[in-house]
Amino acid sequence: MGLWYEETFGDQVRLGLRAKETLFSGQSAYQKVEVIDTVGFGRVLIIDGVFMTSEYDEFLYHEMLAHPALTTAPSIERVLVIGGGDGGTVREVLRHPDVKHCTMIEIDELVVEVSKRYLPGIGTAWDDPRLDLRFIDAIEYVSESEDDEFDVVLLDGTDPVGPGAMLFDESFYRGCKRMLTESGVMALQSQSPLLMMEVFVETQHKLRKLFSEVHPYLGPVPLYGTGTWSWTWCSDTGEPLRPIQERQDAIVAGSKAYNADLHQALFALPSYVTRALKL
Ligand code: SPD
Repeated sequence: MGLWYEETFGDQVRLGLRAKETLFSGQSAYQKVEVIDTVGFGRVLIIDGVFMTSEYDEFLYHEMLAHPALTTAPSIERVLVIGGGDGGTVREVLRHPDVKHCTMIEIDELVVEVSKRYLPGIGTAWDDPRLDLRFIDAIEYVSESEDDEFDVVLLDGTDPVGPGAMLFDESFYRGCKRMLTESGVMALQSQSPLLMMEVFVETQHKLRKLFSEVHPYLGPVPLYGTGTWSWTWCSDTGEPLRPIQERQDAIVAGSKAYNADLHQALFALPSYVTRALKL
């Protein structure tokens, strides 16, 4: 039978991966960090028992978090990534030639160290000179930051438990908005509209209080075992369905999933979601 590693969602559902071996297991000041090698998903990063990313399907998550915002924001010179210690999100950000500077804020140095060592195919942009990686609590960073500092803010947090829970607070979103330029765009992972409908809907309501344009979009991330995952595009100006073609052209050939048609399709919502959001 071999060894199975299982993630349990809310004591209701379990997703199991057949593991070949544990490559790393350690405890930081914040959380338990593990990397296992699996038969079906390749190497998988796990934090506090929750599957974070896998070699097999990470592109489905990271490309969707980064490119809808980065192809639609009027300017993308200065980008902030909060979380994302595996490096997949900053890798996608830095594929855009128009990005001049990318600040990445990660609370847990161990996640980055372990990802560099065991997941080198995911974090391929650590040495990019445009990257400014800082190990600091996002709440502290946001509260001390200047206004209007970034063109794009991307939130690559965990589930709303443990140290990542505060990244779902309205006050935190307000702080992120303050750091955005007037025409800036924020995008965030916003959980599953199926298994985590309550958090998904609450998140949309919090964002709608702050931004005039709030557009959830959906796609599959098999590792999260919930069928459909969501991200949300937010801004006070513009809208997500008008990508800048030169920006798309610059990244589509090197993307595994993202392309111009998919960009449009991502924002088509099924009725159970529009009804839940009263759209
Ligand atoms: N259910 C797990 C959700 C995790 C979302 N963030 C993943 C980080 C990948 N960079």
